[in-house]
Amino acid sequence: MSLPHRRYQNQMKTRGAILRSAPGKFEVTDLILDDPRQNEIRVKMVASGMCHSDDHMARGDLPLAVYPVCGGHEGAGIVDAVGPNTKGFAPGDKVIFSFLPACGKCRWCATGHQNLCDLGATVLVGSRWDDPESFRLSLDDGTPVGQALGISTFAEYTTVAVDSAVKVPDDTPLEKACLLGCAAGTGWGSAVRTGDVKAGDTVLIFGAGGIGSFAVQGASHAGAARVIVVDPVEFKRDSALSLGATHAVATAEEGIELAQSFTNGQGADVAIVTVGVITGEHVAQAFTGIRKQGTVIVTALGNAAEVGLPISILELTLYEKKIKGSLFGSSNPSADIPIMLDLYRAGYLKLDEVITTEYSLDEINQGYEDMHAGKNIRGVIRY
Ligand code: CXF
Ligand code: ZN
Repeated sequence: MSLPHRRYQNQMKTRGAILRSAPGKFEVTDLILDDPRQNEIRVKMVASGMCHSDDHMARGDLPLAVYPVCGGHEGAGIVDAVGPNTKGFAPGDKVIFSFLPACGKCRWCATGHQNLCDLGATVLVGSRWDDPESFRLSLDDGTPVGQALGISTFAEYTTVAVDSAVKVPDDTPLEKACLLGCAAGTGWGSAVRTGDVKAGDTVLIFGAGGIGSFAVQGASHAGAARVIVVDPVEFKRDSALSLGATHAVATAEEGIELAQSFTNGQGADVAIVTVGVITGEHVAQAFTGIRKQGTVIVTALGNAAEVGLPISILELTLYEKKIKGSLFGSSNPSADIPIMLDLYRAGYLKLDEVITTEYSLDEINQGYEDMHAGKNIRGVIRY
């Protein structure tokens, strides 16, 4: 038996976009991928959304435990191999990844909060959660490569735990439905689940990128009377208006004034912050824009070192205002991915319209440049 053959036993070669360190840029390179063990599947990727969070990883805003890391956490593909004694999946099945795994058994999963599953504690390490020293990916020289959120959707093939995959019907258009793995659940859920938007509400949404576009749709599905979007980029404001926003303005001041004008001076019922790079100032603006007992939903990410909110504590107490974090839109991916897919099929949830540009894996850095230039709502890598 020749050495190369022995070396790749129970493994295969693939290609993926890695970060060797942060801050840094994605580099597309050859990778070695483990065959699936028990309770794992190998997936041939069809498409991966290019979420701003991967750019946060590249810029070092979101520090990871291990480098190199293969990026991407919003993807969909077709099962290519199934580990031994692994239930629920067969080769040929279509799957959408959930960027947060759900074990189904911990306190959080058992009480309808899969987004907070205890397995989530390990996703920024990028190794197997049941065997933290063991990585499913490596460089050709054997250096272990972490998997972003345990899935690495910026690779042609990836091996993941079954906890990270949701099986979907055979006729699912994965090149669109990949967005359900992060942007859609995060944005739509920020309005419908975390924000609990009610019919007749006035909702203020800061940021009309990938996540904001779904927050707009969620607020609209929930029956908000006014969905006011704030974004400095005209193209994104126009896009938000076509997705259900009733108003779109360039500055926070204009948005807050509008919300007050519709509510007898009170302010929005719910304000959702989905800007690209969040600071305390954004949360403070949203806080100013809500009514008594109103809620600010903090969905965006910023630099991990950022602390402190410049808000009036007196206003917090006297007006009973609320500030809530939202992770994956407080969704239960096993239930909410199929629900959102149904909404898409019924014509209510727009996915095609949110995808601005498709890229090849090798064009990944171009895709992120376009995102920063305000040219994309969502860029998607097609394999
Ligand atoms: C993020 C949440 C923090 C880890 C990376 C992914 N969510 C959406 O992009
Ligand atoms: Zn994301």
